[in-house]
Amino acid sequence: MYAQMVDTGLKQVAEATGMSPEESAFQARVDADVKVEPKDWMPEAYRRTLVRQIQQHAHSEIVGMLPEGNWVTRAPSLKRKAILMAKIQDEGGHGLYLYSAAETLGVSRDNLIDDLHAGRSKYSSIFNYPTLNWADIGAIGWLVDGAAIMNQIPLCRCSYGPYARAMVRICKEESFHQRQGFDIMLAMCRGTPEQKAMAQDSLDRWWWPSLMMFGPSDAESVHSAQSMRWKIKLLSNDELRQRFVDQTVPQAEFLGLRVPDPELRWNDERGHYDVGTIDWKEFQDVLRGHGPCNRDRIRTRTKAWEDGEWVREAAVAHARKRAERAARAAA
Ligand code: BYC
Repeated sequence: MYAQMVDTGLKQVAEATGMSPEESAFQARVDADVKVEPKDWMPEAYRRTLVRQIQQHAHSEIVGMLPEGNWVTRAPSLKRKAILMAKIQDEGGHGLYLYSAAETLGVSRDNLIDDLHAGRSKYSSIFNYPTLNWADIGAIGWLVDGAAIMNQIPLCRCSYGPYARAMVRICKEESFHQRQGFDIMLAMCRGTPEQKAMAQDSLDRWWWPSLMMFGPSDAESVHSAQSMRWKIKLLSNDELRQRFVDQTVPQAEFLGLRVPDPELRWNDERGHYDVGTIDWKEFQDVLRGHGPCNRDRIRTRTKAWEDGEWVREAAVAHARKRAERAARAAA
């Protein structure tokens, strides 16, 4: 598995017998569902695991603005344009809450951004796929935000206080995003045959990458066992993926769309849908930087960062002036 670019220092799940007294006390508090706060003692590997996950999550939010940003100037009506702009702005806000949560763990936002631009840190595989038609904006809201909520609702109860609290508002906003995506899909599916065909084409292209968002299968997931022990993750990658399929297939049926999986069928015995095999090679290729848009995304992000330098400088100069003025007034 392509993993562990950020070494958390752990090679196996920490067992009770090998724990120091601090580690045992820490684990007991986690087991008792007491939230871990920034000033509490925590194992270094717990801190690094959180920095790794929260920074990847924050990067996903701001890189996730790019595929949708491409459609602001081409939205089919003023109303859709206003909604899309508000959604993209929300994603930027989510990035900021998450970078702030990461900063409570002693890392600097500038360094995290540097890691993203230098390719040292990951962001969600899903944002390396192109948005080719307007229905893709519907599919992103419906499927990508839908998958994001499925994964993020349990994070509202994760063990690290600042991350859990940031997720509460994020989930509320993602829920609105998911509905606006479904609303676009519904409008297109009830529109002309050409519009319905666009919606189907979009589902065909976004279905499998959306399932990949949940990460490798449980058997291949290197971090899951320890993260679940620490309650950073409450449900496994495969459990969340299954919940997403079970929730989304009836929605596709309601839209009159066909899920692009010939092996998809309801399994009465399990009480779940069975799905075909995910193309894990494609997933790993995207993670290695060889998805359709990896280079373009990082190039666009880096340019936006460089172009925004004067804004950051102006903000710092303004803050300095205000502080000087306040100091003079206090003197
Ligand atoms: N893409 O051991 P595993 C959003 C990496 S939604 C890229 O299972 P873990 C948004 C993983 O990082 C998306 N990389 O790891 C929605 C690890 O690599 P490293 C963001 C992936 O952490 C709409 C390796 O594979 N959501 O933001 O236990 C609009 C092994 O995996 C992916 C989150 O980030 C992937 N899909 O579980 C705008 C939620 N999957 O670090 C924005 C928080 C796995 O060892 N994150 N990898 O090099 C999580 O819940 C978990 O980190 C994951 C992975 C379930 C994603």
